[in-house]
Amino acid sequence: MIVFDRRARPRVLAASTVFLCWVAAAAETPPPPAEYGYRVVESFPHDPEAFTQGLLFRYGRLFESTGGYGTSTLREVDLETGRVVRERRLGEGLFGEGLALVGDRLVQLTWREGVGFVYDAGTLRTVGSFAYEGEGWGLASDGERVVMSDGTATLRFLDPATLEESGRIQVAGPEGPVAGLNELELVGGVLYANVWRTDRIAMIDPENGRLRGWLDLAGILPVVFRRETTAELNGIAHDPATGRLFVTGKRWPRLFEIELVAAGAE
Ligand SMILES: [Ca+2]
Repeated sequence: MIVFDRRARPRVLAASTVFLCWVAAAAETPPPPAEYGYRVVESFPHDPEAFTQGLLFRYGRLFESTGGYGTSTLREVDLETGRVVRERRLGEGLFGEGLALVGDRLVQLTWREGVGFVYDAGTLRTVGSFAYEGEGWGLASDGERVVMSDGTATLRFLDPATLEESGRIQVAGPEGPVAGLNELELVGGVLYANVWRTDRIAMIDPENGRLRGWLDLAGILPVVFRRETTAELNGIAHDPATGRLFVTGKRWPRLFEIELVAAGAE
């Protein structure tokens, strides 16, 4: 038989109240974003004409989406040599953008054309297309989620089956919204996003848009490799099978495999 002891009740309530206050305080003041630098593990050749807008690595294969009117492509690239293995050229009026693997399909965005393309990942044959509002920038998927950026601080989620929009979140850190979100990659549940015209990658909690960290890749492309046409860092690919992380940039002659180094640990 359970005897209810009235005297015990206030203590339980007090303890739960303290716990709830603690949870609320923790929610209001998230930890500051962690800061990371990098170590180059290996450097590979990269097509210096490739205006990289999307990069992904799965099942031992490297795929890239390149932009520019008249120069946009979807391509499979040999990692070791940088050689194009197979390629689909987009029409003159299309500017290629973000790229993601969803099941056995590659999905590619265009910049201002409001149309995305779906390809058979084995052959790069076009198997479909879809429409969306506004601009297309970055795209990433872990198979269950498809995340899209449009150059603002807003991320959209697309239904993996229909590629229709299913929700939006805002990305923000202690200093406010993080705008200019570009090429994307899901890395073990954290969304990495190139920030337009910077050497920094924002590390984002895709559940709530909270900025969890910064990866600073300043200086990764040596000055000797820079040309007049070389533009900014843009392109992140993570191989979930091995944990390898690759980065490159627009018209960069090199692609780098890197490891993260916690700031202050160098
Ligand atoms: Ca990517």
